[in-house]
Order: sequence, then structure tokens, then C-alpha cells
Amino acid sequence: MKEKLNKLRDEFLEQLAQAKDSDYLHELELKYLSRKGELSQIMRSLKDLSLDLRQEIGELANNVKLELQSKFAEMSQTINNYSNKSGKIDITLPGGRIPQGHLNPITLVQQEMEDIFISLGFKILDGPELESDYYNFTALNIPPTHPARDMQDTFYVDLKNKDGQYDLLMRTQTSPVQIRAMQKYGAPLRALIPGRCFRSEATDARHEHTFYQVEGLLIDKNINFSNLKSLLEIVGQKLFGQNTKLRMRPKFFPFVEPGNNGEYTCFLCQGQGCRVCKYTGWLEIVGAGLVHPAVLKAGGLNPDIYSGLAFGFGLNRLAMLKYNINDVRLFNNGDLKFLEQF
Ligand code: FA5
Repeated sequence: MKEKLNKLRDEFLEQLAQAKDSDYLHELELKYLSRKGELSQIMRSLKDLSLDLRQEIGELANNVKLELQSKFAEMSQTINNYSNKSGKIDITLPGGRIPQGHLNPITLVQQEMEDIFISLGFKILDGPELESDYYNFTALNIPPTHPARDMQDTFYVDLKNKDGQYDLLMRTQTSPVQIRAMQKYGAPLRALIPGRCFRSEATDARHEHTFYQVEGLLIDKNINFSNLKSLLEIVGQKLFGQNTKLRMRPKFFPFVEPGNNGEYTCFLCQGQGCRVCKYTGWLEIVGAGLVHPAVLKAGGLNPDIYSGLAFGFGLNRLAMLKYNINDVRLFNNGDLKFLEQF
């Protein structure tokens, strides 16, 4: 009797697993679970057993009955969920909407910059975010005791390098990739280097601890300041429109000589003065200059033969200006309501 019950249980479960519609389920119910079904027949024959056996097999039969009824109910529910009254799937019902992702405004501006520079013959390069003190500072003409290090405090990493020194840090700028690019590709060279940077900042609406820059580097013979100015003029016009003008004002960066800040006419007020440009008519957007001979040497190039220009845009600031975003901290906060606007 035990074997019979177990065999019936296995058969039922095997057939239940193949159920696809309610007609099939109904047949299964009649065959196994109805009053005239196989399980009821076994239950009825219990009366012919001895008292001891009747108790033992009776308990087993009850358990099997409960299990089969519960599995049957589960399957009926599943099939009902997928079927309409006629037992067919209604393919005309509207489907669930899958939400579409959005590109972060920083990615949008980065892609725009990459398109501009690829059209000018630049290659797009990448570099490590975990950088050595040498590449981030020393090779860029900022030796350990130089006061310019104070302008870019960062996060130092508690790991020793292969010489047993603690010199690893999160890069403060994309400029170290200038050195890596010169060492790898030599000259002539045209490279655009977008990437994430880190500074130990007291954050506010314009300063983040984690932000993006895009670096540009052009190395060749006889590169001069006019080349830098005309290149930045072209980029400004492509980014903000044909009437955009550029002005350059001196600024000290140890890795360029001369160094300057590039400012474009405010594209919101066309240079008339507004809240965004703080009523000056100009927007300060890019640091730039001619590559310092010490930096060319660190990159393995001879400064008597080659010269170069370099510049660095803040991508977060560019995106803020372009999309009228008033707080840099919005980029990193993961709020979908912010991202869905772009
Ligand atoms: C530099 O980082 C230089 N490496 C740029 C450069 C490259 C100059 C090549 C000359 C030649 P600076 O510290 O000014 O410069 O930063 C460049 C831009 O990064 C800033 O104009 C700003 O837009 C952005 N930036 C800097 N710090 C932050 C910050 N904490 N949060 C958001 N953006 C920042």
C-alpha cells in the first residue's frame, strides 16, 4: 500500500509539472483527487487493513493527499494568472514599461569634447586613478617641497610601492597622464585624456571631493602660444557657438610656462553680463599653457627639439554651465529625478 501511495504521488507530480492549461488541470483533478479518483480509492481500501497498519498507512495517505492538493492549488493559481477565461494567454494586454537609463550630463559633455578633438586628429587616452606621487606631482615640476602641492591636497593610500615607500595617492588632476602619454607614444603627439580626479576638499556648490577633468596635450616641433590660443578658440566656438570669444589671463601652473586661465564669453548673456558669469561677461573654464621643458624631459623628450601645449577643462563645471546646474554635488548623489532630466 505504501508503495502504491508513493507511486501515485510521483506520477501525479510528474504530470502536474507538464500542466499548460486549465483543461489539463481539470482532467488531472478528476483522475487523482476527485471522489472517484485514484487517491480516494486507496483511502477507501484502508478499512480492510489491520488496526496498526490502518493507522500508519492512513497517516501517510493523509499527508500525500494534503501535499497533492497544495501543489495542485499552486499550479492552478499560476495557470490562472497567465490565462484569461478561455484559458488562452491574452497577448493584446499592455506590457509592463521597462524604464530607460539616462546618460549623466558629465558623460554627455565628455562625449561632445571627444567628438571635437577626434575631428582635430587627437587620440583619446586613459590613465590610472590611483597614481604615484612621482607622476602626480614630481614629474610635473612640483617637487616634494614645492608650495604648489598645497593647492591640491588629496587622499593618500596606506600601501607601499615596490621600493617600500608610501607614495600612492588618488590623482588630483589628469595632468599625470601627460607624462605617461609622452613616455608611451613619444612625439609628435595629440591626446585628449578625460578622467576622474580627487581632492580632499571642504565641499560646496562648486567643489567636490570627486570630479572630472579633461586634459589636452599636443607635442610637435615649433608649437607656440598662437597655436594654443587658436585651438582653444575653435573648441569654445564648437562648444558654445560661433560668436564665442576667448580671453587668456596669466595663471601659475608649475607644469606650463607661460600658464594662463582661458575664459570664454558667457554663452547665456553673449558677454553682456548676467548672474551665471557674475556680471563680468566672461566664464573661466580652462587652465592652459605651453608645456614646461622639465615636463618634456620627464616624458623622455628633448625640449630643444620638441615643444608642446597643454590644457585642462573641469568637466563638472562645463556640464554645470551647459545645463544650468547650480550645485556640483548633484552629479554624485545618485538621485534619479536629477538624472532623468537629461
Ligand atoms: C589643474 O588641475 C591643472 N591640471 C589644469 C591644467 C592642465 C593647467 C594643463 C595647465 C595645463 P585646476 O586646479 O585649476 O588646474 O583645475 C582645473 C579645473 O578642474 C578647474 O577649473 C575646475 O573646473 C576643476 N576642478 C578643480 N577642483 C575641483 C573640485 N574640487 N570640484 C570640481 N571641479 C574642480
